[in-house]
Amino acid sequence: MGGMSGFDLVIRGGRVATASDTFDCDVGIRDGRIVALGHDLGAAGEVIDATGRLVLPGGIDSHVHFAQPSGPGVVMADDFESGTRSAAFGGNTTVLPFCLQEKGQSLREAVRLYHAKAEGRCYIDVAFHLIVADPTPQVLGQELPALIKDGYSSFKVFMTYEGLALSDREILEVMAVARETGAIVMVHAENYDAIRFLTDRLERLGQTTPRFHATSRPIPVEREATHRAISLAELVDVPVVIVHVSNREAMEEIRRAQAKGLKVHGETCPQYLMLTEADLDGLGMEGAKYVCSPPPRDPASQQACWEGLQQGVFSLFSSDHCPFRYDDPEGKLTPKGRTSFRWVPNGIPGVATRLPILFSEGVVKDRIDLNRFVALTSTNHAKTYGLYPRKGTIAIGTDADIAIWDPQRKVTITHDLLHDGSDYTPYEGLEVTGWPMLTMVRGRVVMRDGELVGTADHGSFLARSA
Ligand code: DUC
Ligand code: ZN
Ligand code: ZN
Repeated sequence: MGGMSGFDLVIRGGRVATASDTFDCDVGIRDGRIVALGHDLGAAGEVIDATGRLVLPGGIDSHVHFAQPSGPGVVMADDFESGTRSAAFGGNTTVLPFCLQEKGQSLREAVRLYHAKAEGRCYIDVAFHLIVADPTPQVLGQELPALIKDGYSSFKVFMTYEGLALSDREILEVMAVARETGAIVMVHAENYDAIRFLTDRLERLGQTTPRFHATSRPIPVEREATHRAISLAELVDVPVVIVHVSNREAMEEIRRAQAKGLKVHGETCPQYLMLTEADLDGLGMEGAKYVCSPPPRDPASQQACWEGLQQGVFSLFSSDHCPFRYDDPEGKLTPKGRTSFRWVPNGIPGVATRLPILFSEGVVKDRIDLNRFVALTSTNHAKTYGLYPRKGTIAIGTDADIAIWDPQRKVTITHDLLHDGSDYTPYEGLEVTGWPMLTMVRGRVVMRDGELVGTADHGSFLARSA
């Protein structure tokens, strides 16, 4: 195409922003990589006019769930094809879904299975975190160390959920392996016994509508587990990410640990900025559409999450996209034919709405600047999980993973814009300013002007360094 001196593609006339700088320049791309930043770059196979647009590193969403078994009779609404497609519509170029080990299963076998699910079905690039649900001596001594060497350098442990919750001893064992091998541990921090106690009591009182989901896992449940997770990590001196933080008290635990010099990262998500427990209160089961864990809280908690993003306590803003259909026997409306909140699958869709929500509510409303937006949605994810500098910035030599935004475009969010496998969005009717118009992965356009133009064989698996 471009020949020795030319480019395959030039993005012309846009305003480029990274986590640290904003500047007007053209971007020259060859063989899927950025090879020039400058003006009057010369001959190109194709020119994309980005006048009046922002040229940003593609979003990296380091917390999504695709095609994950979620209990008998429940089916996740997105597989790798629909999940990565929706991600591309939302301005993302890399996602990090989870590979879930089931009890009794080897971790190796789980990894093989998820690769089979993803193979040839990804529009954008993918790397996996490992969920360790069964830390047997074989898993701890053999499989984890080998998998870390193969590029799976992060794993998630759960402090709650039947079939997933690990004891403190087991969490320490997993953390010790991470410490030895240079991996990072993500923790779902909620106190399992407290949730079971509160849930049983609510059911005895007949308090089973979706709004009691929030009552069953109140702030102390999350704060205590956050404190405990940080303490366990401190004992073995391992870096941890406290994922999906929903409130001030948990945020302050993280802030305190960071001030002490501990390697603790914080993540929050759009639902903790935009939703409250009042959303769980709809007619009939309508509130099930907003059931996720930790639950959305109150306006003061939303404010705390903003402060966490502004002050750097939270370095990661992820979707926790965990989609179930609403009006579907395999979804949220009548889980297992029952209606208690106990059976509603936990999780909401959000991979396509994460970036427009933070752009509009954060950048346009002047809560954060554009560079922090890029850091929170792309650069920090790449740095935390071993993908930087190949991913997460716009610089010479990096993959040409780029999202071109119209910063002024006003959009009313409706489910049909998102192209996921769910049948609703928690943000139906939300008005945002700023929208991703084009998504490019390694120099190839995947989404343009609301049309899918990529193919599901383009996304590739990313092995990561520890
Ligand atoms: N935790 C997650 O990380 N995602 C969805 C549900 C949950 O509890
Ligand atoms: Zn979780
Ligand atoms: Zn999650």
